[in-house]
Parts: sequence; structure tokens; C-alpha cells
Amino acid sequence: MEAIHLPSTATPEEVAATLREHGYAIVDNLVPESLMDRIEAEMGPYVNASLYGDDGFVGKLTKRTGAMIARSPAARELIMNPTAIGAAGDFLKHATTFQLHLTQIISVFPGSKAQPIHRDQVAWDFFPFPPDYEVQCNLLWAMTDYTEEMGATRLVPGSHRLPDKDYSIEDSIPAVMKRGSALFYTGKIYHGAGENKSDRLRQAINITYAVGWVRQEENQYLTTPIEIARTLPEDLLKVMGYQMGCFAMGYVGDFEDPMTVLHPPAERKVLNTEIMAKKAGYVGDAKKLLVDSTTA
Ligand SMILES: O=C(O)CCC(=O)C(=O)O
Ligand SMILES: [Fe+2]
Repeated sequence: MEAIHLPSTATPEEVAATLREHGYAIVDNLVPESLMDRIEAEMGPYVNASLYGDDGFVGKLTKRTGAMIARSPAARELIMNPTAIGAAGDFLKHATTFQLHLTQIISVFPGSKAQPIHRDQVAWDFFPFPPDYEVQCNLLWAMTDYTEEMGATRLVPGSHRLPDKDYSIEDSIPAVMKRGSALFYTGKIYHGAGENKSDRLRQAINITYAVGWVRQEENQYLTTPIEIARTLPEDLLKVMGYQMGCFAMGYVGDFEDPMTVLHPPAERKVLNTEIMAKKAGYVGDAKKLLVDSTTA
């Protein structure tokens, strides 16, 4: 079985629809190789300095290198890629907001064994999210070409709709793609890094987004120093979590917007939970929960 590929001209809505139906989508040549060259140059010293994993899940011949917003201006472009952000926003539109969950270069060195097949949503303490509640939208951007021999990520197509089960490599197919292409996949689809049987390094950039009310896997506030955060554009800051995650999550100080920590407004303003709750579509329940300020 061949993996599903979409052209780089696919709309975010098309990508999200493919994700809903198949649990994944590969978008070919979504960014030029020159962007990957820049990320490679900016992140190279950090990849070299990273340690190998300490267990079979993260991979004993696999390195994970994060803090990409702080370390790589080019990575910021990848995170805000319109197709990636658009598809994540559409796929997670049942939530009030979505946010960046983690940034990580995964370097699978020759000889690295296959990773156990898993669902990424287990990261939240194995909480059994309802079958129809998608909590994250994940991307693996190919930083090198991605062949089966090199350990291309393996996927169990359609498994996002099935109950929990132990899958083996034989149940999976490789997501073969070219450098600059992106594999989008849901938090529910079973997948894992393949074994690298070649003599070449397999590298991918794992950028994942999650609904706004959950804890982020990579702590964005501590990972990006505040002096760097102050220089970043507002749309990127919001995705990092410098905004309310939903009507009650993420306020600072005296119930104020988190952005005020970076850019204090001329006039201070307390957040309005009612507006946020209505944005979330809680028409009936929100009325019971929150006193309507127009009638109170
Ligand atoms: O590197 C890969 O191909 C997949 C990695 C992965 O699934 C994970 O670390 O959760
Ligand atoms: Fe994973």
C-alpha cells in the first residue's frame, strides 16, 4: 500500500479533510530546500551537542534537539507555514484556540532500531481522549530525504479510528518523501520511526500543535528567553501560548492577557470570560456558568 500524497498546492482545508479521513497526509515539497539548508545551518551545532536517547522509545542512536524558536529564525518560518498553521487550525477548530506543542529535530542515525508503534496523544498521561476528540495536529518535516531504508516514519493507515491495540512493523507502511515535504498526522494514528538500515542520517523536524487548553510538551515560556520572545511577531507569540488557551486558561497577574507580560498595554484591561466562553460556542451552558453582563 502506497502512502497518500498531496501536492504543495493543496489547501489547508484539503489537508485537514485528508487527516480526518486517513489520519495522515504527506504534502510534497511544501517548502524549498533552501529553508531546510538555513535550519540545518542554524541548528547543526545544537544537533551535534545533543545526546542520544536513553531508551528504546526515544532511540539509543537517535538525537532529539529542541528550542527551535530560540535557536533558529528559519524554523520560525516553518512553524508559521500557512499550509501547516491553516491545516492545524482547521483540524483543531473544535477548540477555542490551538498552540504550539513542541519543536524538535529528530536525527535517526544509521543503526537506529525501529521505534515502538504508538499514538502521540499518550503524552498526556495516557488520558483516554474520546474517539471523536482530536487533541493535536502533528507534522514531521523531512530535513533529509526520507526512504524506507533510512527509517522513514511508519504509519498504520486508518488506525486513528480504531480502538487501542498493539501494532507491529508489519502492520505499517513507510511515509517516503523528499526533503522539504511534510507528513501531517493526528494524535490518534499509530506510527513510529522506522529502523535506519542505511549508512545515511535520517532527519526530520517534528512541529506539533495542540488545542489551547492542554499543557505543552515543550515548555515554550522557559525554552525561549523573554528577551528573544519580545522580538517575535505577535502571530508567532500567540501560537507559542502568549494568548488565552480558552475562556479560563493561561491568564497572568490580575486576570490579564498573557501578552501584557511581553508588551505592557497603555491601558490595563481585565479579561472577559463571557466573550471567551461564547467564542467557544458554549451558548447554553455558558449562560448557566457565567452571569450575562448585559442582564446582571
Ligand atoms: O522520528 C519519527 O519518525 C517519529 C518519531 C515519533 O513518532 C515520536 O518521537 O513520537
Ligand atoms: Fe510519535
